Amino acid sequence: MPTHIPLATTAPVRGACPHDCPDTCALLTTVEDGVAVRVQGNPAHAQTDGVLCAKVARYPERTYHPQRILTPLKRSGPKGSGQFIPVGWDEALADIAARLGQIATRNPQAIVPYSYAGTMGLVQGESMDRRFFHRLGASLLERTICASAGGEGLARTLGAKVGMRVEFFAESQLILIWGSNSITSNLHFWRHAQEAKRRGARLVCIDPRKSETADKCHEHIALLPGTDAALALALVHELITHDWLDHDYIARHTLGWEGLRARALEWPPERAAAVCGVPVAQIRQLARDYGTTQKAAIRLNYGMQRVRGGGNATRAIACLPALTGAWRQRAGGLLMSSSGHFAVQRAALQRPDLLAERRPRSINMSTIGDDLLRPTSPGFGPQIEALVVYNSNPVAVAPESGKVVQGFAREDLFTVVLEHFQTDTADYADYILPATTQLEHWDIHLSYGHTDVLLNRPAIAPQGQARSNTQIFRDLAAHMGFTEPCFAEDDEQLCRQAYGTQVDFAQLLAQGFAPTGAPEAPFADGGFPTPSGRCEFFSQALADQGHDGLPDHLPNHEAAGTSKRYPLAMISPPARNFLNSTFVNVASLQRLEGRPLLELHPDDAAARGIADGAVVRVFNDRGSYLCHAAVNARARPGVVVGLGVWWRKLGLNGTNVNELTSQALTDLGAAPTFYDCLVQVENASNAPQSLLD
Ligand SMILES: Nc1nc2c(c(=O)[nH]1)N[C@H]1C(S)=C(S)[C@@H](COP(=O)(O)OP(=O)(O)OC[C@H]3O[C@@H](n4cnc5c(=O)[nH]c(N)nc54)[C@H](O)[C@@H]3O)O[C@H]1N2
Ligand SMILES: Nc1nc2c(c(=O)[nH]1)N[C@H]1C(S)=C(S)[C@@H](COP(=O)(O)OP(=O)(O)OC[C@H]3O[C@@H](n4cnc5c(=O)[nH]c(N)nc54)[C@H](O)[C@@H]3O)O[C@H]1N2
Ligand code: SF4
Ligand SMILES: [Mo]
Repeated sequence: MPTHIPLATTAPVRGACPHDCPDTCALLTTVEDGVAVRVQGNPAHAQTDGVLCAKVARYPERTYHPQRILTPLKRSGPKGSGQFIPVGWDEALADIAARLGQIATRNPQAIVPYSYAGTMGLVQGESMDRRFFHRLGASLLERTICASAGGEGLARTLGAKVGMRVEFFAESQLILIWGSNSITSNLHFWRHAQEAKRRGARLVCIDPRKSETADKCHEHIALLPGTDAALALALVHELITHDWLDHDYIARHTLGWEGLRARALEWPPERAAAVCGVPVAQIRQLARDYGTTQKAAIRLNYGMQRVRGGGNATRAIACLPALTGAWRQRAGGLLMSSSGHFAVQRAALQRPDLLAERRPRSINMSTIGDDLLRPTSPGFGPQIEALVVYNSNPVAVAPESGKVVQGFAREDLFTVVLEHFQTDTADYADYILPATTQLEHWDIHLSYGHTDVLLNRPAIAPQGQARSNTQIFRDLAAHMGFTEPCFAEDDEQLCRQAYGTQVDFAQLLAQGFAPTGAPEAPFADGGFPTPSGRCEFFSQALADQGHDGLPDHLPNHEAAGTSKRYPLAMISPPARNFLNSTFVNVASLQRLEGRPLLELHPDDAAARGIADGAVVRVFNDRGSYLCHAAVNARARPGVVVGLGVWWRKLGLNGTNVNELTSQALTDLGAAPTFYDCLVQVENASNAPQSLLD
């Protein structure tokens, strides 16, 4: 008799990483006896290449986390106390439907959905939920919190969120990694950049912080936050004075050359060097490299657009490949986002027709702090009476948390949070509803870093009483008496609707991914999806809205060196082992990140008597945040780095870095300005011991 009987094993289940990351990896989940024991990268998917980041390789740890919410919970203590009791689904749904119904009879626009990219899935992120709120007539949400400044800048220049195919960076001879810490946030692009490096390409990183990526590039240009447009215009200046221009490409495929030329001639490298805080020789050298390399590629990422002039800076940078004709090569051009290559059938998924004649107001998710505190007024409309939050953790991630918390703490606000965990936001809920994870539901995905569609099949049964977002909105629709047939469609039907006939669904079912057929060199012969069909240096659409039609450098709202009280510019880019505020509560990943910290340059630390590891108070007029100092040369002088969006409740004084950020918006796209934030830092080693344990 064998003593060890092997478990019956089935083929791994094909899925997709749901996280807000450009890589959208193809997953293989190994299931034994109904338990997901391992999540791996699918080696058959070229972009994933069998490799996952450290975070998602830990997916089972997150899925089976002892603190997963597994039943509906109802608030049992004061708002924000985090005290809840379990209740049945029927009771929770009936009560929520009744509360929303009462508000809707007065004015459905007093109800606001709040969601972002906790899952990027088109089904769990933007289908049944949208149908529900459209049918209800709730306020619309402007989903601006991440990419809308850069997205708008790109759309007004190239015409859409389209660009180079990521795999061809491997063939480039020069790669500018601009506003991106690729090793942290775009690992599968970094693979291609490494390949190019092995083949002799030069890598330049443009980032105020000496990131892990900057460490591995040939050159690091540590400009001050929010000065990218000045740098780009100086590059154009040099391209002009040295005639490193593709005149034929400019004449045939661009609009507004004379205007851009005049604008750029106002930006000699000396002027830009002073604004950017970098040596003039570095700018000249960069221009020479860019102007004299044929296969020159730019990986632009959203890190550079979280400042007042983020939209204009994106525009200025997006002009560069058209000036040198780099677009002629498949290994030349620019990639910020590839999501415009996907023909998502959004009207079918979201059914805006359910609004009928109604035209609800829009709430900008980035100013939720102020908006929750606004009374009813003619300009604003009705006071917000109810919030339904899913796929997002606004109390941790939205700017100026002091205001956000004050808003969420309103006793008269009715808040429902669909979540996996009791996040900072869930603490303020009236009801928390347990949601499924990616291992437990169907979904279908686009990518903003490559050009393949991915399908996600459920690998395991929903944990506890968890229900998918779609199921929760179906159930709520039923309780509200919405009888339209679209509320009866199941998740597999929704997956099929997402691309209609644009993608081969049979191929998706069989292998888990399918190409979109995005072109290899999208603008080799022009054909930009702009109104003029050209790369628009000048945008009439922007001019018509009262903007400057040409890109310009717009100084930060809170520019470095403009305040004596707050002399340090703070940026707060992503932590490698978290994804925004997701994974912060996964013990193994938390151990890797250590603790909330602020990176300071040794000179700035010395001037304040701050030693490495000391507790510091970071503050401005908006708030005060305690964390530990990391004194090192990743921060440049004058710039401090509050790495990662930790959960507030894990912070020394119950705050995180967004206690300091402002609700001021960007030039284009009405996006937040997380990296446009002045602060002062002081030694707080004498803070009460209770805070330091
Ligand atoms: N591990 C991990 N991966 C992530 C995320 C995460 O939190 N963790 N977040 C995901 C999300 S939501 C997004 S939107 C994407 C992209 O997220 P991004 O915000 O683009 O993230 P990063 O790639 O870290 O790029 C930010 C880089 O820009 C730099 N930076 C800050 N200010 C400026 C500036 O003014 N100019 C320039 N040139 N650089 C600046 C920062 O120092 C940082 O190194 O990443 C996703 N991937
Ligand atoms: N200071 C500072 N602030 C920032 C940033 C920064 O760089 N600095 N980055 C900004 C950026 S780029 C972004 S994109 C935003 C991100 O902000 P959010 O989109 O709010 O992202 P997360 O913090 O990851 O929170 C997502 C939540 O969704 C939940 N979730 C995941 N999947 C599901 C699901 O299927 N159903 C339900 N119901 N819930 C689910 C997760 O458990 C998690 O708590 O933060 C922004 N905030
Ligand atoms: S977070 Fe990004 S790198 Fe990590 S598995 Fe998901 S898509 Fe891949
Ligand atoms: Mo983002």
